[in-house]
Amino acid sequence: MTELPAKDRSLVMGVVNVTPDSFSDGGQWYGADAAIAHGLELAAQGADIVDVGGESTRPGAQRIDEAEELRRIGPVVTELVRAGLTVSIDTMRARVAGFAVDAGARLVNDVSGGLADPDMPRLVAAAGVSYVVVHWRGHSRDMYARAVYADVVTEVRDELAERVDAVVRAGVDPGNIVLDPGLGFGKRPEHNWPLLARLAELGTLAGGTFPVLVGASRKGFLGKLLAADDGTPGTLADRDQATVAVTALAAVAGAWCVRVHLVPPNADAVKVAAAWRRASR
Ligand code: PMM
Repeated sequence: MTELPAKDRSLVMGVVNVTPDSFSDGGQWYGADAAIAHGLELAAQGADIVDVGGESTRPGAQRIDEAEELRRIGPVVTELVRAGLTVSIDTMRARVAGFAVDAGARLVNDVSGGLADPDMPRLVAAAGVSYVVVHWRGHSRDMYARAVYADVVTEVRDELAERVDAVVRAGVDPGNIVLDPGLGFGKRPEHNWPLLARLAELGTLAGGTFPVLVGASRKGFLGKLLAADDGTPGTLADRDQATVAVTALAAVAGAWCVRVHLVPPNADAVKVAAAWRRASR
């Protein structure tokens, strides 16, 4: 993998959402200064990578235009690169990814796996950066309409394999590809658990073996799991704690990286998992 941190444990990617409406932390880091400070704080807390995104993908979200996305992420990516951080750009748009990699971002995190913008795979190929290919079936506006699976693990693997073929045909180096099951993207709560439980299978496709990134942090399926007797979903704090449990289990299962909002306990959890794996060899 080119120029990304290499550790003897799963990596931790800290989330910097420069959005007014992300479901888990919308509005908190919306201004550029707050977002930059937050990115620096996540790195100081142990994030190996910071993932900067300007467009919310929460269920039901409407898209923003490209100029607004660039306006949100521009100064944040530029400043965090300047500060020496490993920056990932969370975008479905080739022009936004292009701006970010020109500014020094080393990873393009595309939750559409190259489906939303046909120019994205070529852009990533030309830039020679790492590419997170996420399983996705369509935009957030109506993503649950497509959340229909007979065998979710097999279907997600097959659809990821198709995306890998397509992006490699567009010139992306297979050694730069990271796969992600896209928890919550076109998936109902009951679809996410088998994907996590069979994580080790997801990175192994006919075309090769790939690192796997897991983005469970604060997602609704964790809130549902921890719901009170009357059905009230688990709070943000509850979901943060469940995220740490998922991180430990995913890291023991061999996840390359976990994408999280709250870095310190997850940075501890990947260390626990690494010790666990070393002792089990
Ligand atoms: N989830 C969200 C945004 N970006 N990127 C990757 N690679 N994987 C994910 O699961 C993922 C992502 C949505 O969560 P947020 O709104 O809390 O950032």
